[in-house]
Formats: sequence, C-alpha cells, structure tokens
Amino acid sequence: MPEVVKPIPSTWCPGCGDFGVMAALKNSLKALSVPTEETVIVGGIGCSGGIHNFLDGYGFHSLHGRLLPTALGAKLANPKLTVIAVGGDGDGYAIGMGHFIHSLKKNVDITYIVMNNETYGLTKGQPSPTAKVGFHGNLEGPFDAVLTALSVSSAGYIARGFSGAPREAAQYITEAIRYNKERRGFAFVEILSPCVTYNDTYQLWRQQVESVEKIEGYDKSDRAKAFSTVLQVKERGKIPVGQIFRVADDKGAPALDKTLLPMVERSPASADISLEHNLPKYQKLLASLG
Ligand SMILES: Cc1ncc(C[n+]2csc(CCOP(=O)(O)OP(=O)(O)O)c2C)c(N)n1
Ligand code: SF4
Ligand SMILES: [Mg+2]
Repeated sequence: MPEVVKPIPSTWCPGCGDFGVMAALKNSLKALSVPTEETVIVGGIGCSGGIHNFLDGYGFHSLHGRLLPTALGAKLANPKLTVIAVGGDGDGYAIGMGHFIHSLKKNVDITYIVMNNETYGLTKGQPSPTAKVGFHGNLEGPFDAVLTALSVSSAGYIARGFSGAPREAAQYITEAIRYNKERRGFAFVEILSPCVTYNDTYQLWRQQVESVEKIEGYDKSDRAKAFSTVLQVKERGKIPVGQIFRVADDKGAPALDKTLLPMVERSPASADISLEHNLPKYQKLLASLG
C-alpha cells in the first residue's frame, strides 16, 4: 500500500487572503460530500499553488502555468474524479495564459480557481498581469480575466469572489463544482485574495467590490449583458463580483469529456489492461500486418 500523505500546516503569511479561499474550497467540497479519494487538487507555482499540500485529497504540484493541462488530463483519464485546478494570477494569466484560453475552449468538466492578488507573491511582489499601473513602476494596464473568459463562446460558468467574503466565495465554488458534476463543462472562479505582505489591498477591495447580481435587471444567462455590466461597474471604479455568467440550462457547448469518452471503450483509468483481455487484439493486429 502506498503511504497516505496527510496535509501539512499552511506556510502562508498570517492574514494572507489565500486562507479565505482555502476555507471556501473546503466548505464547498464538504457541502457537496465529495469523497477525499475522488478529490484531485492540482496546484500551480506560487504561494496560492501550494494549496493542495494543506488539504485532504490527491494533490499534484504542477509546473508554472501548466496546471490546467495537468488537471484536464486527470479528468479525461478518470472522469469519476472531482478535479480542481488552483493557482495565482501570475501563473494563470502570464505564463499560463494560452492554457487558460484553450481550457475555456476545450470545456472539460473541471473547476479552475485563480487567487488574484495582483502580484507575484512567492517571488516577492513583482507586478503581475493584473497589477495596477504604477505598482512598482508597472507601466502596463491590468488585464481582466472575467472579460476574457466572457469572450470565449464556450465558457459557461464564470464567477468572481473576494476572500474577505468567504461565504459568497464558497457559494461560487460550490456552484462551479456542481456545474462540472452536471457534465456542463469548465467552470472558472477568480477570487480576489490580497497578499498582505507585498500588496495589501484588503481595505481598498472591501470598499470596491460590487455584486452584479444585486443590480436590478441583471441576467446572468445573458452574455452580452454580463459583458457590458462588468465594463460599466469597472468604469465606476468598482470591482464586479458575483456569479457573473452561467449559461442557460438548454444552451451551452458540450463538455469535452462527455463527447470524447463514449468514443473510447472505457476511460483510460478504468481500462482493462490485463494480458488476457489485450492479447487477442494484439495478435489480430500482428496478423493484419502480414
Ligand atoms: C518556468 C518558471 N518561471 C518562473 C518561475 C518563478 N516563479 C515562481 S512563482 C512565480 C509567480 C507566482 O505568482 P502568482 O501565480 O500570482 O502566485 P502567488 O504567489 O501570487 O500566489 C514565478 C514567476 C518559476 N517557478 N518557473
Ligand atoms: S507572500 Fe503574499 S501571497 Fe504569499 S503567503 Fe504571504 S501574503 Fe500570501
Ligand atoms: Mg499572485
């Protein structure tokens, strides 16, 4: 029997926003009664990406920016698993940006959580793609992942939370995992998660967050409206949060795992690899080659 590795105590700085995200994720997994042995958490590289070390379940520490292909691979190999990819804004929106867009496009049933602190926390506070102009001399305007996700036509679940409001964050994550379980595709949840050591934005973000769901007439199944509302809220100097988009139940692109797996005999993880099962097929193949 392989040794069961128990979670280690967190190595995050006291007060780090990532604690709120971890609490939210734990509560979501508990609320949905996801068995530990069916939970896979794939972490990116960064303070945030270490989360799988602090939680029960299977954990995989991926390469910088490469957590999504790893997580998609795990889900396609064994669709029974609940797969959550968790990383930072640097990991996901800089080196990992191509995988982010293509994961929205591939639409596999996993949840991707990005802990956005607008900095590279682990490497001591350099500007990340979401950093504001002027942060440590940053000259580039910040990038908004929610707007990017909205622009990919197959993206069906998009939410943004704040680690200072962990109950709401847990609700968005729970809905995201439930969306995966309904086999509807990829779910993206960004959580604003302040880095108290290099970019302490707690007070500022507490004043700036604004739930789009509380805006009169907001319809989260209307992609165009979601896009324009996010822009309008930002123009007012606020940060749009909430369940920003959820494609209507009768619409949406098919999840890749749902489309792909019926084409193969069984999912790779549950395939019969015994000699008895495979030898006749192998012999037939050899015979066909003359
Ligand atoms: C290929 C590669 N390039 C650069 C690094 C250095 N590096 C480690 S973590 C990191 C950025 C982490 O920032 P983010 O993803 O926002 O995570 P945070 O620490 O803020 O949670 C970088 C650039 C690396 N580990 N590997
Ligand atoms: S450096 Fe920042 S992101 Fe990293 S653990 Fe400390 S507070 Fe959190
Ligand atoms: Mg970061």
